[in-house]
Amino acid sequence: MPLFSVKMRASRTAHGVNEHISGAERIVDAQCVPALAGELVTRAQRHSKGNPDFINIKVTAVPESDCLHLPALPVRTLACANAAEGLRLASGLLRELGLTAPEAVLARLPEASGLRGAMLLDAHTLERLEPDKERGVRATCMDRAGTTAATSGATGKNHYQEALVLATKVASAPNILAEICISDDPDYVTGYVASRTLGYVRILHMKEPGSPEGGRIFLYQGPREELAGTLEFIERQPVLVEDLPESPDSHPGTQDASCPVSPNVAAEPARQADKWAFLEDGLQRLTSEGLRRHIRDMASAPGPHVECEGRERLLLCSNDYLGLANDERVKARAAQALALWGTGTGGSRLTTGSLALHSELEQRLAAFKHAEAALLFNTGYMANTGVITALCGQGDVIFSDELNHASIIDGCRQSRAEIVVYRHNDMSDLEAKARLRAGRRGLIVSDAVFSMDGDIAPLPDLLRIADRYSFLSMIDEAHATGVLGATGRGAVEHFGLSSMPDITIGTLSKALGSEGGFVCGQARLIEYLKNRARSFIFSTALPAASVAAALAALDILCQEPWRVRRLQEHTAFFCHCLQAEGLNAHSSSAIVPLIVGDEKNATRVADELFARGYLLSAIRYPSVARGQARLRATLRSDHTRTDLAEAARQTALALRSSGIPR
Ligand code: WAQ
Ligand code: MG
Repeated sequence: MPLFSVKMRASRTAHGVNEHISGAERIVDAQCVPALAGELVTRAQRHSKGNPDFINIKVTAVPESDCLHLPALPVRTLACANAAEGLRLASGLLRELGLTAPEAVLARLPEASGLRGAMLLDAHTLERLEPDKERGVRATCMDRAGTTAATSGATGKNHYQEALVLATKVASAPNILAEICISDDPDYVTGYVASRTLGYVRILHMKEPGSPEGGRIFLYQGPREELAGTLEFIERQPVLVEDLPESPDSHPGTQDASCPVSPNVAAEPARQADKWAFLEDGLQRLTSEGLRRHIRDMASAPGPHVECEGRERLLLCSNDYLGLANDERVKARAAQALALWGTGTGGSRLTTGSLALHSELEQRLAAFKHAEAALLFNTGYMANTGVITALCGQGDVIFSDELNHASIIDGCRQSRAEIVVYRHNDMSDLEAKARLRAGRRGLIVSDAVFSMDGDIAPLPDLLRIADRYSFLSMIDEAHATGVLGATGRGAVEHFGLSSMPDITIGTLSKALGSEGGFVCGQARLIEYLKNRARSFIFSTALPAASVAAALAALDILCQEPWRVRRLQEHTAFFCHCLQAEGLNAHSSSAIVPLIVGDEKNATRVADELFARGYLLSAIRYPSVARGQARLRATLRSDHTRTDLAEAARQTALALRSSGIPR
């Protein structure tokens, strides 16, 4: 099977200067080339350094017989508290290789930082040996063995794997004594020292977070006449690295304390390989991709304005759509139930945890949704996983919208049914896929309101397709209940339908201001779920206070439909204000997304707005696709128009001041 090297290089010309953005290379079987080329283009387009205006993909045959197969260097990891300590560890390792002044080598790293390749230094005189000193020496023509497009991870950089491949190749080059490397990614602070004898030694802190200063130094120890051979090997010899540990921690044996450690290092017993290093590593990767999440503690109850981190802010990211979570009547009913029934239920519904309140709420919910019966779950997430896994199994097929909520996706995965993902809200795609599987037992499942986009599933068509092919239909009304339709009954009311989906999921934790999830449908469905839905069977029943709160909220929702109307008017008004600011804002629900694209930019704008007193979420992967990060505003019926108009103005300002095109 012929192999091909696929190289990607992306750059951008800004202010007349060509700026390198990203580069990557893989060596794969011929059949993987097209998919891989696509993945590499995607990677170039999603790079955190910005959008390239030039992407070069170069595909070259690599005769298998030319390839050198090398086993990956053994990996171990040294923990350290900070960059200064990390550099000391690196010095110790270099000293072990016979260098008398390792600090002088490390001192050259800043000089290597501007290069696209590595600095090549004579290990003893520290003279620079690269033929092109502006570019440095680039190691190319290497990959791990057996890369296929599916495993290439080409859309996101795996620092560790790419570095280990490079280090393995360079360590085998003739006359190369060692290599030192620090990433130039501001948030990736793990670096390494590698050599044939040391192996690949990761050092968890080689620089301070936030610093874009990285650099690579190859140390040459040999006669000058042989330099050309070294460069030829580094730049042109095809190398495939075998047995690459998937993650630095997946082969514990290679990084345990029995690895030879330099005397300097051994003198510090606390610096042994850390079995938890993968945590730091994983978090670091998230940070560098702009995907790190943090919890923000609120200092007050949910409301249009909340107290958070020392000041009052306008809350634009709550799902308490109708302002019922802190309603006096709802709280009074919860308090009453608490006093009467206690705090916990002490058992699952099927043992001793079922209270009259649970059945009462189930009947009320069923009536509200015009269904025969309902069943409570502890969360909406558990309702989705519980229902899907109870109804579908191996051999069945589930058609699932590509933008469905994670709880639906997880339910599909757990069910072991065949999962057929159809394009978002694309009913012709759904129908085409359904037609191919006609006659199978199956389920079509969709969010009613999509949580990250705020748009609505085309329910009439979805029901028609389900009917035509005799598949079950299921919609999740988490963001639709209390939001869609004149009286907040959801998508069926919104579309004015006479027929219903077979299965309707809802939540008590959003418009109903409490917590828990539920499912509505035929009585025999509910009876079946009581016996088969594992998340229902194996959970302690919801506490009385939560159930009573939901009952009270449901009463209010029915008695005060103006709340639903006001929420709908607010959404239209807020979108209108944003549009007047030139922003592309639309919503059919109470969720207003503003697409930013880049993850870090989205976080930056959300932080900027936070500083201005507005609480909006920056929604990022995995909640949405990579490169589709967005601000998401969710509205409440108790917002005021004045607040919303000002929020729209501030949002537009923050987007503009962050230089984000609209
Ligand atoms: N050949 C030579 N030098 C290179 C190459 C190459 N193919 N690619 C990058 N460099 C140089 C360049 O000067 C960069 O500034 C510097 O190396 C750092 O490159 O196990 O990501 O791609 O977790 O930022 C270490 C992983 C990651 C440690 C290193 O380097 C671990 C990294 P970066
Ligand atoms: Mg880099």
